[in-house]
Amino acid sequence: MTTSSTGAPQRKLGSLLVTGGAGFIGSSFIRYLFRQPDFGGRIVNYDLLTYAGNLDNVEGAVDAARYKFVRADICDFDTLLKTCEQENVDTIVHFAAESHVDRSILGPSAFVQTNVIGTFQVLEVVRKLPSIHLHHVSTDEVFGSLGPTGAFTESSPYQPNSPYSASKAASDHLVRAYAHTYGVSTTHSNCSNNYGPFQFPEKLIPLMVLNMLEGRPLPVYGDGMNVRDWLYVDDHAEAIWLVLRSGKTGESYNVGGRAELANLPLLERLIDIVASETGRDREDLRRLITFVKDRPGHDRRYAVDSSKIEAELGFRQRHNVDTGLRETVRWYIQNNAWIERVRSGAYREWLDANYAKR
Ligand code: NAD
Ligand code: TDX
Repeated sequence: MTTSSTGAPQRKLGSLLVTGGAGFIGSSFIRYLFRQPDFGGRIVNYDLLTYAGNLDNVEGAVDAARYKFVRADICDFDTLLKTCEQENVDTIVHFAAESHVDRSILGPSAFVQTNVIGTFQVLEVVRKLPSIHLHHVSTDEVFGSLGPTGAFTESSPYQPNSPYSASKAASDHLVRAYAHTYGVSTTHSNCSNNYGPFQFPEKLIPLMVLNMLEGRPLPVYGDGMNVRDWLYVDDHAEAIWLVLRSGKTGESYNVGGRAELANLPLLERLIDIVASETGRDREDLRRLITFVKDRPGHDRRYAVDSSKIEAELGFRQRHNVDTGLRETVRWYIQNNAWIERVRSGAYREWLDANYAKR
């Protein structure tokens, strides 16, 4: 750690290895960093390029002289270790994961492999190279489901309900244990639902926008009143940057959007935006809403108390949900080539097969 002009201690961030940097949030983080005038370091993007990884997400946004891509698995200890040694990595920012709850319900094995074993291998590398600082990116879902009031804090009990959230909870526990037992240098963050450009269209917001544009049904699980706390993805990138630079070693930080919305009212907002951006008829779009069988074990409500990162590191969301959703819808309208590339018919068949109309 060195000291900044404001007196806050800051980490040396010369050579970063970003796992999952071709995914939705990891790529936002890489684009964000290359926009920061005070970031002069190098980035190694270490990503297996699963169905969710796409190098188009960072195309044109990196400084080629300070960037390298390595296609490899976080579960592959030898390659990860060698890459860290060769690139003199001083910091790992760990995004790589299987991230979609519905997929975890149908096939939990990949989630245990990548999220638990993969994080274990990342930690083993850091144990072997203890000068590396690890920032672990996690989710609010590890805390389970809330009633109508309250919000998750850093000390909320872990109560994961899906194979996805259980695998992320296991990875959080391993990070904590390695810090406690081996003295590995870590920070970690638990963030609420992200939205924005480049999100794979299996997640609620891009799925709904694309289905509207194509006149397809808008599948609402259960009664549509499950609540999520929405954060624009670039704000998450900024929060991670703040924690990386000045977060206390060994600490966790919750990051939320202060934007709780139930799914149906969110869908109504998206319908309004798509109607105004495309000239489509609002009522025609509303008729596409289709209530389908609920997600098994569907968490009712998430809300995140971000007061720690706000008070300690000065975090503030820069995007409110109105402008953020409009920017996101516009991006999906304007980026058809990206959509075609990331999409395969397989997901739609899977959705139809597993979420029958009620
Ligand atoms: P994503 O599914 O869009 O991207 C995951 C990336 O990881 C992809 O590029 C994929 O190719 C890569 N990857 C998967 N398995 C890998 C492996 N074995 N080795 C190397 N790379 C691998 O996910 P995302 O939405 O960008 O989420 C990133 C992280 O943030 C995850 O850890 C997730 O749990 C967490 N998170 C996500 C959200 C959200 O709303 N999406 C919210 C909070 C936290
Ligand atoms: O077709 C759908 N219909 C529907 O009603 C889909 C895909 C989702 N939903 C509902 C389920 C949730 O209540 O919308 C809400 C959001 O669903 P997802 O986009 O799948 O997100 P969620 O399950 O909340 O998890 C997300 O936030 C936390 C990310 O996928 C995780 O990676 C992150 O950790």
